[in-house]
Amino acid sequence: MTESAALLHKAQRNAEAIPQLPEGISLGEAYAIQHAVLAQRFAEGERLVGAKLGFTSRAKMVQMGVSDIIVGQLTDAMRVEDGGEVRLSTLVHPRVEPEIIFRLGRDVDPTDPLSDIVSAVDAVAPAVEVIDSRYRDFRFNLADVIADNTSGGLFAFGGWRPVGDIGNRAVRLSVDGRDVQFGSTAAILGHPFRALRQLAGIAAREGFPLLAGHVILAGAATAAVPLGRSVVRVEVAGLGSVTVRGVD
Ligand code: OOG
Ligand code: MG
Repeated sequence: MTESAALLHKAQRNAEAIPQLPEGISLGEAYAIQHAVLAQRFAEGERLVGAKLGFTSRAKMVQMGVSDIIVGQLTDAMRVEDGGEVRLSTLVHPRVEPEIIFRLGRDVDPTDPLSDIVSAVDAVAPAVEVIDSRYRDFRFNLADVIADNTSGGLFAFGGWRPVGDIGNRAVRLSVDGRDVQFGSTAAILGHPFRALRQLAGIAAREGFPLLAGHVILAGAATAAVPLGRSVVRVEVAGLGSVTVRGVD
């Protein structure tokens, strides 16, 4: 386990692809590897700022051939400002995907059956996630991708708004002004609040803290597209937009 975690951490730091992990790793073991990968980032000074859900839309499950909801962790070093630059040389083979992001206004104890994560959310924003698998050719199985912090790379978000009705908002991803993906927040498990509830269940099982101020990526509403030297914009109806630029 520690060996896999060290390899994954080094692959991320050096932006170098590695082979998939050995067969036969259970999902619990995969989350343990993910925790060990993140422990190395924390030891190097990064701070946990939230969580990310993966495979909450059919579009993503079909694209990656995986069909279970997964959770990864977000650190302060993964955050890019709205309008900011993404250095392509620091990533293996980045892709971008349109998301929404929630902010928690208070701590949530996921092990408490009476705690309600949805009511703890105090704001929502449009987001773009830059995913970057550390595995060669972006190919992995479920255990591989969980161990690899669910392909977590970078993320940016736009202005916070009160949550309101976010069950069916149009989502658009454009590259250099050309629309490349269309979707809806309804693609996220039928309603993004379902993604939050799934997160609470997985957090209870796998030991993810959910704290006031943490941000939560709900999972992409559409398939991801490769990021090159271009401006990527995500727009969510009623929530505004967010932009990042891929640079050398
Ligand atoms: C895994 C990450 C999935 C999402 O939003 O579904 C994810 C991957 O596709 O490499 O972040
Ligand atoms: Mg994502």
